[in-house]
Amino acid sequence: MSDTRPDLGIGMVGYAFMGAAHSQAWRTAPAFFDLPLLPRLRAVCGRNEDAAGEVARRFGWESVETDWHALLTRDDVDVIDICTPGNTHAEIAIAALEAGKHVICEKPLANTVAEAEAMAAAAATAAQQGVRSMVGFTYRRTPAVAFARQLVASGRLGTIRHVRGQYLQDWLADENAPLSWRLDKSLAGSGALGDIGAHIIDMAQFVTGDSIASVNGLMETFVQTRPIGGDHTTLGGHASQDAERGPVTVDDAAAFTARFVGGAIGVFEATRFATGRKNALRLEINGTLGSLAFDFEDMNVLEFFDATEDPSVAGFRRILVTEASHPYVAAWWPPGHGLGYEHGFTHQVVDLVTDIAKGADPAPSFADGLAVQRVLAAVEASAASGTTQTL
Ligand code: SOE
Repeated sequence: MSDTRPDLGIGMVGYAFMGAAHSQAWRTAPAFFDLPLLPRLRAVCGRNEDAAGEVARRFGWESVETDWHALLTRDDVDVIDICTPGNTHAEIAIAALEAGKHVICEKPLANTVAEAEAMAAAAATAAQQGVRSMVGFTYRRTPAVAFARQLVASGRLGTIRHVRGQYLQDWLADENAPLSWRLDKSLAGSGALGDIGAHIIDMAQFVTGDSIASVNGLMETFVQTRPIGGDHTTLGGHASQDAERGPVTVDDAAAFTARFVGGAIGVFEATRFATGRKNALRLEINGTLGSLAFDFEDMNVLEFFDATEDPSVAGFRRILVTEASHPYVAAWWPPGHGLGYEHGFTHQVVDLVTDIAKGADPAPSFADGLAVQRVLAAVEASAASGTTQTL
């Protein structure tokens, strides 16, 4: 039976870890959600034609391009999906928007505030012509996180006093884990701070509905040189300690305190040296009427404390966020069956396609990405100067 929905041609730039996560999302979303437009995987773009060709074969991309500029002149491509290191985001996104292509761009939006400002300006101009853009903070589309935002917005926590955000990984705890693009400032912009700290900043602002007003930060690079020659696209690994070593030019870990516009105080850390923690993206919020706590390593659960309950029976309860009434869940499985890391990417596709079809500006927007970029830059400036930085 032929599909009568209008096509939405996708051109994806980059094809490694994020390329795989995005490819599965473009393929899966129309199967589980009634999308108003039908994503068509028109082209995957990468400088290595053979590698891109293998991704095209595995995920069903219709063609391969080796120069992203070619995607901008293809009439069968409506959306540019940017899955490349941060140093390329601004050039590709601005050119795509100016060519009238919708853009989804991986996080962080850019490597500098200046780049992010230029991207946000281009997105605002393009939006006036009906061209849409989104930045890929997918964790806000984990059902438990989206539900947490609903609880805060409904007033169930009362006035927010504390925001505690952590993103703990350990793939660099081995000093002989090799260099990769994520450890090169010219490509990644920063290390743990921008790569994973960006997620906790966006999540904290998304769930609270508040914004960070000032920060005091510190950053550290524990291991200054690493073996050259690891797989450029995977996380971690182990190389011979006798291998030639090259410089690490980004932070291994960052920690900062924050004041929110609404009066809450925040404590944040992002590290790739939390031995034993693999992808522990955690958020705890304490309010006058209750608290919530989330840990991505237990991603189908949201812990909730209701301070209005009888103290004799009060306590943190583990809410299994798998009911049809919870965000996104109705499209998937019966209660208790759970979702995974990849579902955030699928939900991202659902919301982007839906917004494109109805002519709405998607969230998180490039302006939201710029707001995160400003916090990242403020933390770096505070760490360098030892002073409080106001946004
Ligand atoms: C590496 O830290 C990484 O792949 C991040 O780049 C992603 O944004 C995060 O979702 C998982 O970890």
